[in-house]
Amino acid sequence: MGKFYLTTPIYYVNASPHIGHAYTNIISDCLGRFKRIKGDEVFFLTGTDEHGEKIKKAALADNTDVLDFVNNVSDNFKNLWEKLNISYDCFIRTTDSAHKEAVKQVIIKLNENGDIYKAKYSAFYCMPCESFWTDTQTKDANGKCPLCSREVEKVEEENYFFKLSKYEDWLKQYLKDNPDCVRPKTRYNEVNGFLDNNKLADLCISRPKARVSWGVEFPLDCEYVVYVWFDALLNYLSGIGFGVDQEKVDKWWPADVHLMAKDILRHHAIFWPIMVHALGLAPGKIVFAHGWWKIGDEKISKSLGNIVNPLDVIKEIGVDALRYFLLREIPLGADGNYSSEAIITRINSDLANDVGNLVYRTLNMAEKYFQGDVSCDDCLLPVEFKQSLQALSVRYINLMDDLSFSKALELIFSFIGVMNKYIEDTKPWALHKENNLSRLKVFLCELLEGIRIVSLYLYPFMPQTSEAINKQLGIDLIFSLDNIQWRAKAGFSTKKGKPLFPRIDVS
Ligand code: ME8
Repeated sequence: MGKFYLTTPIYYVNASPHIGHAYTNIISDCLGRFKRIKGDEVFFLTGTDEHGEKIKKAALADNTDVLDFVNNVSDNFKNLWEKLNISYDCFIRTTDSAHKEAVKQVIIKLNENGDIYKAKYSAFYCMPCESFWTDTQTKDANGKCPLCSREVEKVEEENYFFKLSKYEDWLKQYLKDNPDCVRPKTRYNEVNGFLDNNKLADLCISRPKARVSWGVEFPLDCEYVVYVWFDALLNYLSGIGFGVDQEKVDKWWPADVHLMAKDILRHHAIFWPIMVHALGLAPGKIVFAHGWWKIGDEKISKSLGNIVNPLDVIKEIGVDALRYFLLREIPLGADGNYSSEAIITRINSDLANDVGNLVYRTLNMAEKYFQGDVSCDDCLLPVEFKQSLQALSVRYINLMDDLSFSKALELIFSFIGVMNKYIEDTKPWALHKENNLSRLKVFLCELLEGIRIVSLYLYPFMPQTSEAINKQLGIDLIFSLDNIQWRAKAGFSTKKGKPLFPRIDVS
């Protein structure tokens, strides 16, 4: 059994979660569930990023005590993950005392290594991005923040620095030696391009308390707090017990995949590997930066005010329809356009027409012809299924390991299409009319066995649906890829439920 350590970003708690946050956690959940059914031991970490001036300002604007405010918004994230069936193993908060302790230990260690110094500092600060920019960087962006194009403010102060520049050559070599460590390829090229065109500046990792008070106290100087990004990135280590449980760290580190969107690629592909390396550890194996969900040309974001609340969406269409849409509509890495029209099209064509209809009419026949009792000792794999089922068994694992979720779904649905066509071509109603009940029973057993296998393949994407299908099939399936084989001896005691995905009327 392998181990698989998977992380999402920890989200800012200045506002409640939206569909963009839901996307990252749904992808991560799909990957985590797949690894589990494959037999790996998984540690899936998510959480909330709760320090920094922007959070404090949001609490003030809400007229709420900061701690109450962050507790409340953090709970909103937890609540959403529960609703979306996100099977995380640990929810980390940067206000947790164990996390704060780990941050302090890291700074003390880096200081002992000679990687931290104090110096005067002048730069342009973007509060929404919690990022500093040099003169040249802001000039190139017409005096605005190079990341989000918003106003920046000039800041001059004494601060503590981490010697990022000392590790520039190491990082370049590491990237060269590990061409898959940043994915997709476009993002790998982007990181290399950035390093080719910019000399790495040392990272300012403190903020004077006089200006920013809401943060982890800087362990070398109580007049300062730790820069929120330096604090936040360390969650990937504190979440597995850094500083308190070395055995746990040894078990899970390095992370196998750090998932996030492209907006925070540089933090994860430049700062983070250097921080980890400076601590004497190997960097996380893969940083995967996915694309953005947009409405029209604009990224969905709380600061742009065009957010979609996932709780509203699942009230309308259900959790699994949302999960399916997000995982199927775009390949991981690309941007996607979010619209109700696109969702309804997917629901009606793939979910209602294809999988929903297959399950519903098969169970309907099982009940109508055999009162739901369908078993058979000689249910051979129909030749009509062979090709697409074989393609699935050969390619599914590779596609899922590669995070090609949309392609894996395409393959599953092509098998569902084959089964629907098999019904049309076999004409079971005619078999019934001819009283050919033995063939009819084998035929239904073939379909039910096919549906059982589909429910396993679909499990990482739509766990609730897979469980509902198995209940309707009257079997107690353990979700493991060990159970993916076709069984010639199969028995079902079906209990037809409501259609899994009713069509949505658009008229
Ligand atoms: O950046 N499309 O937190 P954050 C797709 N606290 N994904 C989106 C998205 C969109 N329109 N909008 C947001 C932070 N996301 C830091 C992270 S990690 C050590 C610290 C998702 O609340 C996506 O995963 O701004 C993106 O990277 C993340 O939310 C940013 O969340």
